[in-house]
This record gives sequence, C-alpha cells and structure tokens, in this order.
Amino acid sequence: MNHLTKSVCILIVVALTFTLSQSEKPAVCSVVQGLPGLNGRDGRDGAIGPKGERGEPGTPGERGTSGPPGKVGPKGIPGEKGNNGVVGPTGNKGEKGDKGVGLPGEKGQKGEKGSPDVESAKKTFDMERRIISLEKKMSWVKSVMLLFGGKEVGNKVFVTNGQEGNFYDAQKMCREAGGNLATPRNEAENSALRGMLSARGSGSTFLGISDLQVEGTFTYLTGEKVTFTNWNPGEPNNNHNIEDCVVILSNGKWNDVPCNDQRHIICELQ
Ligand code: GN1
Ligand code: CA
Ligand code: CA
Repeated sequence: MNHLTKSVCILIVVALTFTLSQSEKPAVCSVVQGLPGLNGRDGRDGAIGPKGERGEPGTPGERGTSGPPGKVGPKGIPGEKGNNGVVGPTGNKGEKGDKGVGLPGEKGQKGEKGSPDVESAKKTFDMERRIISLEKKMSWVKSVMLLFGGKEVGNKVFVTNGQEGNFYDAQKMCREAGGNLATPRNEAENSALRGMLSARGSGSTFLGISDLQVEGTFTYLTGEKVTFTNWNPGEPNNNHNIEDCVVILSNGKWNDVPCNDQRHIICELQ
C-alpha cells in the first residue's frame, strides 16, 4: 500500500469511529485493518515543463559601508610665500604709572670749574634755548600784527596803529616801536603798502626817504641813495621849493611833499 492509500484508509476509520461514537447503538466496525504493504516504486519523472518567463530584475542591494582610509600620500611642494598682512590698529594707551616716592638728595658740593670747551658748549646751549623762545614770541607777535591789519612781505611786516602825523612824528613813533618808517625796496613791498592804503579808502603815508640832506638827491634814512622808486609822473617836483619828504599814494605812486604835512603812519618791522 502506498502512502496515499494508507492515509485514506486511516481517515475512513477515524470518520467511522467518530460517527459511531455519536449514535446511541454501539456499532461494530466491519473494516479490519491489515498490515501496511511495502512501499511501491517511485513514479517516473514527469516531462520537462515549458520554460518560465524571465522574472523582473531584483532591486539593487544597499550600498556597502566605506572601506578603511588609504595610506597617507607623499608631502606636497611648499606653496609661494603669502603677502604681508594688514598692519593692525594702534594699541590702547597704557595706564599712567605710579608716582615715584624718592626724596630729593642733599645738595652736592660746588663742582670744579669746567674746561673752556664745556663752558662754551653750555653757553651755546643756553643761547639756542633763548633763540627758540624768542622765535616763538616773534611768531606770536607777528600773528597779532597781521590780525590787526599788518601786511607781511618777505621778511618784512608793515604795521599801522591808524594814527597820523608829520614825517618827524612818524619816524619817532616807528623807531620807538623797534622799527622804521615804511620803506619799500621793491615792487612787492610797494604793492603791499598800496594795499594797506587802499584798504583805508584813500590817503598816503610817509616813506623812510627824503632829500633833506641834498636837494634833489633822495636817500634812505641810513643815508644810502634810493635803489627803487615809483614816482608819480611829474614827481618829484619840489613844489613851492618846500617838498623834501616822500609819500606813497593810494594808487601806489610816489610824490614829494612838505615834511610837516599830516599823513598816515605806517612802520616796517623786520
Ligand atoms: C600837489 O596842491 P598842489 O597842486 O600845489 C602836491 C604836490 C604835487 C602836485 C602835483 C601837498 O600840489 O606835491 O607835486 O600836487 N602837494 C601836496 O600836481 O600834496
Ligand atoms: Ca625837495
Ligand atoms: Ca611834489
């Protein structure tokens, strides 16, 4: 008996047993179970079936984890030197230091007289200090003069206090101020004086020039002959034979006039 037959018979027996157990009258099974037969021979292989259709390609598998890093490569060639960086900002000012606590020492003994070299060096040093101080003061004085209408030309400054006077008054006033009567020695100085006069509207001022010594020969107050002149046409004419002093007019031209006339006073400082 093969497997299938055997299984069917067992099923039948089980089914009958169940049926009988359900009825009131006990029944007697007429089927007698025999001994199982020997296994039959295996059946022959079936014919080769038709080739199946090609299946859909499977989904790709997940990416594997990265492998370990490779060996370090050889060192590269050094790159070119970079440009200098931008200069950083100035640092903050440091804090003020603590005040010293030392006491003045006792006065030392008078030193020996220095050698002539040391003495003269000291004098030179002293003089230089005084010169620097004077230069500072001069610069300050000049600023004030320019502020009050003075005019600077080269190393000369023309100034006025707005007063009037004759030639002698004017000369005295300028000398007392440490200067002289205005004496233009060139075109630039002449035009600076003209500018000062025209700023006042009109008028004229005495120059440090006259022919008081020798009629017809005009000299500076030092006695030297004039080297620069700017006479008005027809001048000097020694009008009425009483004109020995010189004025500059507001047009910049010169005229000889009586020394006792009243004119603006302009001095020069240098
Ligand atoms: C003036 O005022 P009158 O004409 O006499 C001037 C002279 C001049 C002259 C020129 C005091 O004289 O110096 O040479 O004009 N007098 C005065 O015309 O300025
Ligand atoms: Ca004259
Ligand atoms: Ca004249």
